[in-house]
Amino acid sequence: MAPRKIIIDTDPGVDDILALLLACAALPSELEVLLISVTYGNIDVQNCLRNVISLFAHVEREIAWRKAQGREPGFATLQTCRPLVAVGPEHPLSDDMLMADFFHGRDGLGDIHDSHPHLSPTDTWAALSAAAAQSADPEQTAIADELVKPDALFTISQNPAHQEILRLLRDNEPDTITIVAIGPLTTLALAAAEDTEAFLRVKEVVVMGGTIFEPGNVRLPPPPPPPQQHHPHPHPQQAANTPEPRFRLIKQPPSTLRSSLNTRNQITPVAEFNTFADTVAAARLYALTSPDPSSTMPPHPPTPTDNPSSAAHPPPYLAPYPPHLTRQLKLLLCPLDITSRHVLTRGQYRAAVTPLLAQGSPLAEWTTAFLTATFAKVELLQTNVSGDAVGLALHDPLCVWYCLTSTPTSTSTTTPSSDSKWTISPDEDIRVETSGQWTRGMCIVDRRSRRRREDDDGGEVAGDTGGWLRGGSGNRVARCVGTPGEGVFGAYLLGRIFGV
Ligand SMILES: [Ca+2]
Repeated sequence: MAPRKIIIDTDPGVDDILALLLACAALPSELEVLLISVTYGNIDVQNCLRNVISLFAHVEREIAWRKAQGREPGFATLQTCRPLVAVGPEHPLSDDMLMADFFHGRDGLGDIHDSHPHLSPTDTWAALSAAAAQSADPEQTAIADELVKPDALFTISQNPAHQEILRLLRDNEPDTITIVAIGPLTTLALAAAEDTEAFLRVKEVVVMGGTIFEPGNVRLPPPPPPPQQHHPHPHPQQAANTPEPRFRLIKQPPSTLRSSLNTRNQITPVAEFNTFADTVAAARLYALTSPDPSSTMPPHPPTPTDNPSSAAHPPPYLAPYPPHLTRQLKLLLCPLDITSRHVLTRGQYRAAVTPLLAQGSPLAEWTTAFLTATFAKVELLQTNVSGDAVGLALHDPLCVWYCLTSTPTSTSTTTPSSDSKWTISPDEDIRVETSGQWTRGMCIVDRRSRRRREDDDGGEVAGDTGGWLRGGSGNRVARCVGTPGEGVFGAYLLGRIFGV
């Protein structure tokens, strides 16, 4: 069977790295990784990019080590197809929305493009390369080497990630490429806005994001280091100088306004991080699953009243989609409800990797360096679990597992055939809150169990301006509700990545 062609849009990230390793460990008959598009997320895009290059450097060393040991080298799909690596956005679309709901019609929106000094992909690669070359850190030296190597396991793309995605979708037959989205959805929203019809050629978008019935996972970032001097009663003037929170949702030039926007909504108990990080991107993408995308699109910023001609309004990436699209987006959501039930325990990891460490596996050494700290952090955050029982949730890898083991279908349906052991709940009207005071990023579903109204049916109508009960409106998201097994994935992941 032909391999499933995939694009991975990622913000690496510990569980992103495990997801990427799982994809790269596939057989050529299973997956062809066309593109790794790198976005900002919990960390900035530069650091995410560095992590991807570092991954390839370690995989390369691992392959050499396995060959020298007389073992199967693994990572077979990389031997037949070199993935592109492209640079994506540095900040969310929602930046504009947050600005908009404060300014509300005042100017300030027209300057958005100038106030986001974007490095071009070429500049970003050059900056990464220069920083790595000047560092004395061996990890950085490896990255510098990797970037100039003609036989590297990846190819650098000089195109912005969203344009590279569109190019691949145009160059391939419709319904042949699956996009695996395991970071904020900004890149995909940019692609969908730039050429909606080309974007809709995608076979399926598999999204790690959202949470429907489970609590959210947006945590307060670690506190900033303590100040040099102790000020028990800070002067109001000093409050403006308080270090900004880690989620830099607004990257306008420093100001009191930026500070207050960034302080707002640092956490909410009801959102999942990827959705929270760019609610507008998520809402715009989900809207493409609707028979009527306008019914669930987020509002766009108001036109500035004092200078209406200062810029295109709304900016192209926040504009409505063209009317009369030829098809609806096939989007499979893997929310926290399903992903958090799949874990890798410290005990499992230790048992599988300790012998490899002793034998000198470069990959085992690398993953242990960051997983040791991650397991310790998980242990700190949880009650009632310790030692080898501590489990790291495999949110992002689960989406790659789906691509590896669900039976690809020849038709354009999102529902895999029944023998694949994946259970999908089709056509759910899941919407994303983009502007709530306490609920930004929450997934909203209608749990009222009221009768939906078909076009000529007289169900509940009055006041249903959101179209929750109307047949032709709302989203049609497929949701993953069952996998081949909650208890088997950790061992499967280790087996595939480490060949054990
Ligand atoms: Ca991620």
